[in-house]
Amino acid sequence: MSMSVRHSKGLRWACTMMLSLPALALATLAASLLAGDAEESCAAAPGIPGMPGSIGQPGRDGRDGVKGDPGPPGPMGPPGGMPGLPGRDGLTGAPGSVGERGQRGEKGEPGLPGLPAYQDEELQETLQELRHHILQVKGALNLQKTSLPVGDKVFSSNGQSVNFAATREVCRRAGGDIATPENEEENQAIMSIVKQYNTYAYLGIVEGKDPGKFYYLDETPVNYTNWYQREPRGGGKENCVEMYTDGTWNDKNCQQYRLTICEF
Ligand SMILES: [Ca+2]
Repeated sequence: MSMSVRHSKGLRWACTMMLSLPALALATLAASLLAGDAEESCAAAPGIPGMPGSIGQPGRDGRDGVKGDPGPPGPMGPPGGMPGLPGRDGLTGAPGSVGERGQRGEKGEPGLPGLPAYQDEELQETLQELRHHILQVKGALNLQKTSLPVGDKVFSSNGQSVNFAATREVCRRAGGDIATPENEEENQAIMSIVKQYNTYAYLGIVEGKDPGKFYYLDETPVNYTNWYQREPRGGGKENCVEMYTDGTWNDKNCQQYRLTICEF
């Protein structure tokens, strides 16, 4: 019993000393205590941390890490072996520009002689059909009194009244031109249409740069006129020509509404 009490007193003293002595003295003291009784320990507050130990030996290799991102492509390698086979032809390109006209070739051999027209049955048949069609059209137009053949010309009206420019346009679209009397007979034919509709009509005659001088639409001077008394007197301000119902002419501005009469 006395041994145990004495030993316990010694331990408390040692622990009190460990709290106040420097580190080197502590190591010596701790060693002597361990030799006496290792089962008992200090119940006081923790002491000052000791000095870090020396670096130990490297540990074993750890497990493989997660696979990293692929690296950048490497430099191009040296040329390989033999070149491969040629590829297929590409698509056809756009056609080039037309080349220069070549030299004229030599004249060919004359062809076989044809039949005289009167012996060519096919040609005669075509002519017969054309005559028949023309007679049909002329008959239909004459019946309606909408066309008047005079010499080589045929005059016709659609009964509409428009200005000079529109009259020319209508006639051209129909395949002809505005009626232009070049002699008494043609003037009479146009007059009969003007009378029929009781409406004045523009003629294919216009004033030139010099006032009082009039021309056909192909710019040749008129060689037949039928002016009303004391006309033309527009003095350069009436550049178109209209026909009265008695067949006489008057120079007039080109913006009036006049009967459309064409010639074909
Ligand atoms: Ca006049």
